[in-house]
Amino acid sequence: MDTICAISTAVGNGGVAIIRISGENALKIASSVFKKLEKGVSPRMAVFGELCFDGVRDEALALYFKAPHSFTGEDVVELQIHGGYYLAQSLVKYLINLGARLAERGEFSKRAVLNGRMDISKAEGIIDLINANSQSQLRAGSSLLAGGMTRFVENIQNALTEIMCELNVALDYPEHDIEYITAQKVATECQQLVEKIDNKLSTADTGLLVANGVNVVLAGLPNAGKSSLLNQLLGYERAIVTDIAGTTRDTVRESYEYLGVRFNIVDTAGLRDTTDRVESAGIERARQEISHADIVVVLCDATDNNRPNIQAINKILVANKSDLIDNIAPDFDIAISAKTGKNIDKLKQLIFDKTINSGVLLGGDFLTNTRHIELLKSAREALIDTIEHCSIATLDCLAVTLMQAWNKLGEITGECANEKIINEIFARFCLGK
Ligand SMILES: Nc1nc2c(ncn2[C@@H]2O[C@H](COP(=O)(O)OP(=O)(O)OP(=O)(O)O)[C@@H](O)[C@H]2O)c(=O)[nH]1
Ligand SMILES: [Mg+2]
Repeated sequence: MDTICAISTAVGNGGVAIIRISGENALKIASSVFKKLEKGVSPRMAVFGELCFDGVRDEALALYFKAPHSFTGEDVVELQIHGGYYLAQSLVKYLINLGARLAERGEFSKRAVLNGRMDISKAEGIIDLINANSQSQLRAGSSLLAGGMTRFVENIQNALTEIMCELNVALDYPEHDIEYITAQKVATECQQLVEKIDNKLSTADTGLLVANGVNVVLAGLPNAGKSSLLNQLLGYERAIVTDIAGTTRDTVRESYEYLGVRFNIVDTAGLRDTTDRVESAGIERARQEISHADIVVVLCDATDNNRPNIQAINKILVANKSDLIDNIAPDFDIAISAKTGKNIDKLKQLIFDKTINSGVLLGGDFLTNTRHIELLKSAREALIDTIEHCSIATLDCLAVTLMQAWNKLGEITGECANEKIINEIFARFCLGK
């Protein structure tokens, strides 16, 4: 494979920038700009020296990782230079002139997978770690990187291999009795595997909410206090609050973290009939947000008997302005004051409880990746087909659907993934990773 290079640190100026070079000519190309490497270098030892290219001089560190003991499994040199973005870009351009090619998104990780340094689900763990913006996302990414999914998949694949071996034995000695007993056993064992997969799939709802953040929409009549509530939830004055009904027009989006989970919160225009074109457009947006919400906080002014008509599967009916009134109607789920901050933490807890399964969250090993979820569902279907065929089909037919299940699981780790799938996955990565 050709030699690739890229800036591996973030775009912008910082203390240090890291330029990564990977491939057969990594050391040769790096030596052209960092002469000290020409004298020979021990793998994994930092070398301090002068970086020199195109009339530019900098003091830098070079690290050499000899194949196959590197991230990509190839010869890798990492140059740690001073972190000017223009400086780093100029160096990369120079390295390209020397024969390296600019790496594509995720190409270092893709090479690591292709060279057998890690499987796809672990690489997906790395990208999740990089993209995490909540503690639970960090934990989910770490678990993938630590091989949580790999072990789960291998476990089931091993069981499938055992079943297929038994089938082969029965096929080699095809007396009727053995065939019947074997089919029964296959059905029972597949059922156990289906249960294991179902257990895992039952973590997907919470897992996806953790991965994407929980979409919380604040909705209600004008002046109910939605924007005041947004500001309270965030802990700073983000949205405009006035006593004029119809203050918020466009949706306002922000997020907060609660108990390690990211909540994406949307403040919307108050719902009412209006001839104002700008306000109606805002109300239309509010309706769309409500239809996409994971949970709708229906905010009502407790001093006013009017209630908005909001259809949503998951909603909390909240009485606001409880500081102004003693008798709160009993059908409210909670009474708060967006002005004084009363019960805001309780509301956060209620939103959490009505969306996140904390048992699943604490368990740590939940599904966060739609690709994994879809593949597990397909493997499950193949197992169900096998179970259904056990009473009617011949043993060699069972082997076909068992193999399908095995292959679907193999796509999760990359063992059975084709090049197109691999390219799609790594296109989600950032440059230099
Ligand atoms: N006393 C009291 N006043 C509140 C409370 N929450 C909001 N208000 C007041 O109610 C008025 C409307 O508040 P907003 O937060 O702008 O209400 P909104 O629902 O965003 O209104 P629109 O954007 O017009 O739909 C403001 O004068 C707030 O100060 C509360 O809990 N108690
Ligand atoms: Mg508002």
